[in-house]
Amino acid sequence: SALESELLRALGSGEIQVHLQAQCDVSGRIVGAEALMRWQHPQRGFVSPAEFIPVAERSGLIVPAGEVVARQVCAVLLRWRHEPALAGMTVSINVSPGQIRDARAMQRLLDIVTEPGLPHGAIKFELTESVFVEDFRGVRERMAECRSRGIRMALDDFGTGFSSLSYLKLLPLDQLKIDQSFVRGLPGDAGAVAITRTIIGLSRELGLETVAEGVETAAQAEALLQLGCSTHQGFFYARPLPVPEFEALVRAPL
Ligand code: G
Ligand code: G
Ligand code: MN
Ligand code: NA
Repeated sequence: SALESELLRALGSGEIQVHLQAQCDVSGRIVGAEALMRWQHPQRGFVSPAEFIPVAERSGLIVPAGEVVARQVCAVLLRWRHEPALAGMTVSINVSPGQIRDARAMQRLLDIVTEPGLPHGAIKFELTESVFVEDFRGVRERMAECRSRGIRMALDDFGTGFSSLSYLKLLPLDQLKIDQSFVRGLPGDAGAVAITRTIIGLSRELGLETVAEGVETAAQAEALLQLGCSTHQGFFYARPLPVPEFEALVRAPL
């Protein structure tokens, strides 16, 4: 497709830039970020990830695109080492099924994110439950290898996909991310409250960190705190921002 060939060209052009969305603790302090890919096209303008990520996944271009993101994240983390306000920060990178399924692509990605000098434990990979449908054991082994090389593993959009819970205890995981569809219903929707409470309890029992996504209001943040989830991400705290704007926000919090 036209978009596909444009994307191939864009990968070498600098048009693909990582934006960072803050993850905050109870006090509102920024403790990390999720890296989100953005495409600024010279003629089309801003191309939405909702449009180009599916194209990248179908065409296999998600592999080189993911490498562009990983390199940018590493460059940022290397720079942050020299600035105390930024030095402790973690950054999560989304990893698509097409990246983790391909063993050689996964090796290259791991080589990028284990560059010497990067702070240990600073990088997380976010996977969605859909990656386990095809090759559970293969993916589990790759996750274990990532972890043995200092990458932390998060399960994204938790509660929306592959519904068997038995797989959770079999996976080398560090974090569950509560999907925004549950957070959206807080505090009024009793079903959303029950599901959110259950995810937080499950996560705690399994020794995992819990991050809530899509926090848009003070009332949602308050409900999450009462339910025991203290790491939050969402527009209430910050939108995904270009790296310099994210850095400015960390240096001079609102
Ligand atoms: O902000 P948002 O519109 O960025 O993201 C839309 C979708 O694109 C989300 O599902 C998000 O996980 C996905 N996405 C954003 N950036 C990346 C990336 O760098 N790699 C992959 N694989 N997915 C991404
Ligand atoms: O699928 P994944 O969880 O990786 O993607 C995160 C997506 O959620 C991105 O598209 C990001 O821009 C979006 N997002 C982040 N915070 C909020 C929020 O508070 N509300 C909404 N509606 N979307 C959000
Ligand atoms: Mn994500
Ligand atoms: Na999500």
